[in-house]
Amino acid sequence: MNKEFSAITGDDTTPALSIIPSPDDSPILSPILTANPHIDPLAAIAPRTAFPSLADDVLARIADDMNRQGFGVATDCIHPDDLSALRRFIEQAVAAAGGEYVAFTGHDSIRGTFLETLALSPEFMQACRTIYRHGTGRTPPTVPFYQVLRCLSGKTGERHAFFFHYDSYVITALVPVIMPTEGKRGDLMMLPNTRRIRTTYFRNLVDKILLDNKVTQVALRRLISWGYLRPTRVRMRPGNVYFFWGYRSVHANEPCDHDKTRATALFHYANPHAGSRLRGVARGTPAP
Ligand SMILES: O=C(O)CCC(=O)C(=O)O
Ligand SMILES: [Fe+2]
Repeated sequence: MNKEFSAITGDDTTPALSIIPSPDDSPILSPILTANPHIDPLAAIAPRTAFPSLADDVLARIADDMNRQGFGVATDCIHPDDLSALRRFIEQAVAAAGGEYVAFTGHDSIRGTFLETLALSPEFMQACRTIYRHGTGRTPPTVPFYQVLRCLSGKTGERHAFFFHYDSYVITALVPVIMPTEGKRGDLMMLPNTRRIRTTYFRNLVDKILLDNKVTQVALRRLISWGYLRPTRVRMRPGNVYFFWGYRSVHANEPCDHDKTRATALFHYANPHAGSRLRGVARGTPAP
């Protein structure tokens, strides 16, 4: 067990990519790497991970920001090459949809893309678990992400904007992939931390019914456009990852211009009502 790793992450599992140098198996280093004292030669030759291993104090700061201002940012965590590959996948999908809205739900739909790699990244999962622990004081559950890739484009993109909702999962990690930089950019808007984690699914359902209806949706839009409600507006930059308490925060995205594409990948973590019998009945899949 790598002691340094467990000290940083508070975890007791072995990191997926550990390099154990041994005298017989020492990697061959180029003269540039061995001569430059600023480059850790082992780190320089290690395969690139999908997400960096963030220190506990960095993750605690992100959780603090989520409590205080509604969102926390892990800056420059997604490599430009991974973003480029994903952009190509999205551009093809949007073109195949005639330039209109397209969404991919669940991990099967994005298999083989960087989004699958990120969802399976121990470093990324560890970041969400640590944020969860800092934010809730509870033990993070061992569950996979619920993934969605949303690509807003064309006229139909508009229908998927300004829909205020609570997510079903405690943490929402949002990876912006394509964000317009001018005109209507499709910023994320949120009223942060407007509810607690409900103890019952029924109470959660009541919140959702009160929010997911035409009267409330129109009222929220009007109150915002008249300036009575001032939501936190998050202008997102590809490369960064944005974390917020999706379950606890009313949020929606603004529309973007019809001739642009706006693509975001969402990683939802930890459904507090996963074992609820009522939830199972409501969804037609009774809990075991
Ligand atoms: O795409 C976005 O900015 C947010 C989407 C969202 O909140 C969701 O899919 O739950
Ligand atoms: Fe959401």
